[in-house]
Amino acid sequence: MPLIDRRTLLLRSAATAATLWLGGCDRLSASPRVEGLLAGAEAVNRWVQRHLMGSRLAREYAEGELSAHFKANGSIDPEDPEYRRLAAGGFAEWRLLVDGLVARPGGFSLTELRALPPRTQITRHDCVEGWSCIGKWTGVPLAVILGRVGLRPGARYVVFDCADTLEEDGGRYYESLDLVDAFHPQTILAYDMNDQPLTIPHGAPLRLRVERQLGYKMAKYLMRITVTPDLAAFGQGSGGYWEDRGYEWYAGI
Ligand SMILES: Nc1nc2c(c(=O)[nH]1)N[C@H]1C(S)=C(S)[C@@H](COP(=O)(O)O)O[C@H]1N2
Ligand SMILES: [Mo]
Repeated sequence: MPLIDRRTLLLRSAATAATLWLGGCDRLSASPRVEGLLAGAEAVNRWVQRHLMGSRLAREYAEGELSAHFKANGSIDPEDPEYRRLAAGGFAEWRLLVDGLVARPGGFSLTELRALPPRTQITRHDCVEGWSCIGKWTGVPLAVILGRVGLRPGARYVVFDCADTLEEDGGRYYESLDLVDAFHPQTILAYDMNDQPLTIPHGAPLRLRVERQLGYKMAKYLMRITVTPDLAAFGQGSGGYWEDRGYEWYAGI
């Protein structure tokens, strides 16, 4: 077994200390001053991952560790008519649209996505509700797609538009990443789960995997990707369906 070097050890304890500090913050949120401090907690979490953990990969697992059953959560059968039409046709007419601050906007069919160099990873999915499952994902790295379309100056975020509208309040599901996570090697647009085409409960025909963040970042039922300088114009402006309803935008784990 390789020895953990001193630097790694130091970085880990710094990260743990910061995490403990973050965890402890919840209990202090009484005064407005502390509220202001808490608004910075998410930024600290992001800073710790970016500067202390570097381009760390999320842990990958072995085939034997796959969960026997992978829970499906959130939307599991979108009712939106356009999605139903595409699903009925086996997604042959579905296209992933890519637009915004890109040099060559366009659409990708499933066949085109499957022809691009794939990546497979076995990872643990952690939902904010407190459950985890290990699954195997195959798809095209988002970096490959962004390379194809070419980013234009001013690009900062990638926004993912989904096909599902949540029944609770009629809001459409969407998510976003900054370019650091967009180009992370484990950030993929997955079309296969456990060696089979994605099923509808798990986000067919294409879903995002961003393995260093919580489950709600992993947008299912992808329809469109937009590269943008800021998030204000999307949804209610906080960068995601759940973020608009109070969750952190940077859900690092
Ligand atoms: N489009 C869309 N994506 C979504 C959701 C959703 O409701 N709609 N739920 C999120 C949440 S909270 C989780 S935990 C995962 C669940 O993925 P799974 O159904 O494959 O377990 O998808 C995420 N992506
Ligand atoms: Mo979740």
